[in-house]
Amino acid sequence: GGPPPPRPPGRGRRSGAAGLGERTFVAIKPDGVQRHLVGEIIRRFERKGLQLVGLKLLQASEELLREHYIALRDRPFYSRLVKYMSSGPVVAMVWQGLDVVKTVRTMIGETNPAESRPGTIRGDFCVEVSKNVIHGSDSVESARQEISLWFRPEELTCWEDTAEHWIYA
Ligand code: DAT
Ligand code: MG
Repeated sequence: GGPPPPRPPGRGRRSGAAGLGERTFVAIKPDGVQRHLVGEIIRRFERKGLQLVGLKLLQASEELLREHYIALRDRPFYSRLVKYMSSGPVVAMVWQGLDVVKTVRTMIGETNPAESRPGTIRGDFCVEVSKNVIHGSDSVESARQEISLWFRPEELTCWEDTAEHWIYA
């Protein structure tokens, strides 16, 4: 009887990739902050069972955002995108968990809110592609790059999530 024995948290607990230690970068965009969606969005990821390991509110510089969206530099909307993203505070976060990159993208919905199903963040809270409330990394590799662009290592906290035994098999 009794509770299961404690397990080492995070990285390496599952074979393959990063397992439970996989991390993704999420940013609530200036429209999401202005529209008071911060609590609602964090609540969804928390309730899913993902672990918050980094969180800050900041007004990002155009320089940071140009780098963040460097892959889109040749798109016609690139400068508008950088201006919009730097137009007010954003909430930058790092979330951790099994398959977290894919899970967060699924919960966010499609790039175009009109193609996002109800129940997703973009499906529920926005209508325009250029004001789509939230960013989430699209791969484990871009998550790694974005986390290191937005956070210093000491800003990320490794903590034992006591709910883990009830979330993972
Ligand atoms: P996502 O944010 O779903 O990863 P993306 O990486 O292709 O989408 O583009 C980054 C952001 O750029 C997106 O969230 C909103 C903006 N964007 C994309 N396509 C756009 C378009 N056709 N017009 C205006 N903004 C666009
Ligand atoms: Mg993207």
